[in-house]
Amino acid sequence: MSALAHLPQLDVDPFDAEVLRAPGSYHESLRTLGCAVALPRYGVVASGRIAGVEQVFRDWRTFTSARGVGLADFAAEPPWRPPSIVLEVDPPAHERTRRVLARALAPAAVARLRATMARTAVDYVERALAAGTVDGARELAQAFPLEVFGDAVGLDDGPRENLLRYGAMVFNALGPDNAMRRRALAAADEVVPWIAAKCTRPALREGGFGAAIHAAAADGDISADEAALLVRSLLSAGIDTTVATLAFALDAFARHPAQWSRLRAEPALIPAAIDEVLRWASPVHTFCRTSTRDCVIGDAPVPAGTKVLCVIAAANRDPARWEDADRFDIARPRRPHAAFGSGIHVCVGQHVARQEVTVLLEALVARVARIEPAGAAVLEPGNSVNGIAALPLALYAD
Ligand code: OVM
Repeated sequence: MSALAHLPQLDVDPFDAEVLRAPGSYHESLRTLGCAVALPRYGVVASGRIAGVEQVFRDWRTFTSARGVGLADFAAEPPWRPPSIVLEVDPPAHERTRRVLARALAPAAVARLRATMARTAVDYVERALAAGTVDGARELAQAFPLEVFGDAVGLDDGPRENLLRYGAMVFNALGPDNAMRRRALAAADEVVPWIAAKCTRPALREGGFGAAIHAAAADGDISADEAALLVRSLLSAGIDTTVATLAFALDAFARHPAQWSRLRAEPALIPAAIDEVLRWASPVHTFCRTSTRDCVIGDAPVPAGTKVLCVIAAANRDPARWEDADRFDIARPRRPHAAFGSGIHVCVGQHVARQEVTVLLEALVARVARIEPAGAAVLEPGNSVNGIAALPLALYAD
């Protein structure tokens, strides 16, 4: 008998591309069955309630990140790359590296980039309006972060598409050995050395986030190798997530024109709208922890050594916290969501991400009366991050 036999069982493959495309009934089953549900396909536990996800994220002693935050247990199989020294690690080691990133990505450091990012956002919107129709996925959601985040890190002016390929590797590697994971990792031989080269001090411009991280090595807070690995964390976590968020924002407003009108009438709602996009779309849909001891999630007993899937996308539509949770409503009461995680690993780059989305929405609000679908959106399911591969849109100026 399985160690998880006492729990409610749900026989779905949460990493199946079709489940990821239409996750509603999977998510509802998770939330309804209990705070912790066994997924017999993988011998793991999943929580799809906001209370369960928050409990797990906030208790790093019971739910370690050091055995990986994907389905694979680093205690049982070697990771595909040297582990992240900030994500895949617990205190005390986590605190030293987190501090370096938190300083480099602090709100004040991010705010200094705002005017430049905002000017670039206006250029993107003017170009899109001049064209009339755009692929919102490629021409806005991908191109804009590649330019402004790449510049913020201090990358050179060469092609940056490998950042997207690397992000796909990092996030799809968090799932099972399925087609999405294999396809993404097939690019490793080409992309991993490229990324490693971009993480070294000489490859990074003065004044960027990368240089700030390497300055911490010069100060003796971390080693030069650690600095390069922390730059790798920026390049791992900083692109696909924001790209997906921008695409989901554009898609959400194209499909909810009254919400766009509302935002235009009241641009002060932009911060709330960003959180609603994050809640409603949950670009990062699943992250894992591993239990270090026998414990309970809610009232469900979970044995030591269990992989726990925190199903953020299910938790972010939990009716226990949000009324009519499936509705996209930028003016709903603001309540804490889990799209950036919570606890000690809560997204350290969120000020950058929020600023990228803010300046693009501001530029759109200022000029674009209507955003309309101009064809079918192509969803791109992923093992940890969902995205949009193609998003035909028609933009109309005032
Ligand atoms: C990293 C990292 C950080 C956050 C998310 C992420 C899996 C990676 O440190 O490499 O995606």
